[in-house]
Amino acid sequence: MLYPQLNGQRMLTELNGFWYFAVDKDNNGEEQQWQYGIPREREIAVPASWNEQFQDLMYFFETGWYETSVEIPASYQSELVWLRVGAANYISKVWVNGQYIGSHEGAHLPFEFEISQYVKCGQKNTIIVSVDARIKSDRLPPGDVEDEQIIGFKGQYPNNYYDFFPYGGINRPVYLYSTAHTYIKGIQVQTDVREKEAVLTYQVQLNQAFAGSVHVQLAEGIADQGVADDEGIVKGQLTIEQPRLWGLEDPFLYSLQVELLKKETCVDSYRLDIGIREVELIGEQLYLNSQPLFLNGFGLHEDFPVLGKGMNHAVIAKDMNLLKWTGANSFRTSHYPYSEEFLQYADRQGMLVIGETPFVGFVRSHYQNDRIRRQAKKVIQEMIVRDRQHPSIIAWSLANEGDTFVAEAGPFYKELYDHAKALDPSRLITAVNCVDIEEDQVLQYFDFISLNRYYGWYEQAGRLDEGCDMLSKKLDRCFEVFQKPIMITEFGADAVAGLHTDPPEQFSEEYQAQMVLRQYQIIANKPYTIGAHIWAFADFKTSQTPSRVIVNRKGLFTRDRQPKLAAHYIKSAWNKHDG
Ligand code: GCB
Repeated sequence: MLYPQLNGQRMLTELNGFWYFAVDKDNNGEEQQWQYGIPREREIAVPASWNEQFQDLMYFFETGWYETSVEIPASYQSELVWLRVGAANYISKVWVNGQYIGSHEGAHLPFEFEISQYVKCGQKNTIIVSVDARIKSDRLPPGDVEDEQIIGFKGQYPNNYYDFFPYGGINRPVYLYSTAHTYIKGIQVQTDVREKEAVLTYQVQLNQAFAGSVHVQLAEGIADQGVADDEGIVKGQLTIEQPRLWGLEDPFLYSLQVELLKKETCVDSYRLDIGIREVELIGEQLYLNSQPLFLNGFGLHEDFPVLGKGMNHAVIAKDMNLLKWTGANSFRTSHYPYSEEFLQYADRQGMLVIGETPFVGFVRSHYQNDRIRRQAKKVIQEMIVRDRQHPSIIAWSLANEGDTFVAEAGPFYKELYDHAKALDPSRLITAVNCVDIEEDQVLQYFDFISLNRYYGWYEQAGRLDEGCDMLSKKLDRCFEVFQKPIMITEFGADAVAGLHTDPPEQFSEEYQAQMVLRQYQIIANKPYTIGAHIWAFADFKTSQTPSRVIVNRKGLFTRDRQPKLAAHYIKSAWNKHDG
């Protein structure tokens, strides 16, 4: 699905701001006819999670109803009109002027509807969206899990089964936009870097056959023209001599301009930023544009006070700025697909990303559940189709933790791996493990191994030397078993900002600083590792449970993004060339 764009042929209106909001605590708003107009209890900000905007909504995990009205410009009259929501947690239903338009399941990916026949251009229109944020075992990520074995989140409040707060609401921007009746639905690009040139293979998907030509241009003199087939598909290739490659130091983006031309008139157009770059695993080493690469970075969360999981440009800018300040070159979108705005920014800033699904903490009953399997495949499809053009994304992660020692986990994840590989053969695919590798049923199927390890924290608690020894031994054993490159996707320690102890003890800034630095060095010095991501970038809100003090404090930055001691230690390790 293409990101909405204002250009010579497309109009675009943001519907962000204050919307009316009503609490539907019995989840029966439709029976009360709220689709025709909600009780205007209060106004709430969009995009942003509802939880931290009002005290009484902090622990509200039922259905929230949103309503806004918009006067659609008369100029939209002759066009197709689209309503697009960047993401809403979890099941959304949409009505326009009282007419049911459609629904979408899933918390982190966009959905859109063509609403032309339901709107009145030049007049006011009412848009209503209900968002059902209930926590359930068959949602992604799952909550309220009965048969949990290892993770230990059972009984926390709210009853999600993962270590981040299940913020509800419309978390990403809402747009109204227009296209022509024949329009560009998707653009897929694959680049192949050769010795002195790059070949760009493109496929443009129109919504229908088109009796005109499709013009594709990358730069002055690098252009192609084709005709769509009966299905509205146009394919072709462009050759770029001496291409300027996308990289960490020079994240150069070409702008691919696609135009639908009828006689001399441009009917629709779209500009897609693309980067030409090559990521490969050769032996146990990762390469970017033929240069060896070690992934230094973090697991992040989309999380900020008041906003919850609401997309905010300033927070994205701040996070990217701090990532760069530490010297990080990469992050994982733990534990769900991040906003499109974040990924676009990563493309422009030269930051590498492992894009993760929201499949967190699956247990046996999930592997046995057909609905989960279908929904998981749908999420993979939506995520890859949304994100595959980002040069910043170098790999997909199809799981974070879970009971991967049960026999059913193997075939389940093999199926997901094959599904993702068919959608995107160009990228590496991993799954993140937290169980004993001797018992794991899943890692064998993936391109590289990802491990979350907390030696010296949950195990060998308070004993840093023992934790470091254990990490080193377990890494060697893991390589011995799988003979594949290994990435440590999580290691770290909680630290309460301002708490100091000598000698270093758990929860002090000193303990965290020593742990991440020592363990980073162990990981980075193994010949078969390709990266070390510290958990976590910043403190983030969790459910209430005795092991968390409002937030998870493994951040190297506080929740409001101030550095702890460990951030300074890591900054010097990752910026050695600064002297
Ligand atoms: C993990 C999880 C992450 C948690 C972290 C922790 O292994 O992947 O979601 O937040 O541990 O702090 O316990």
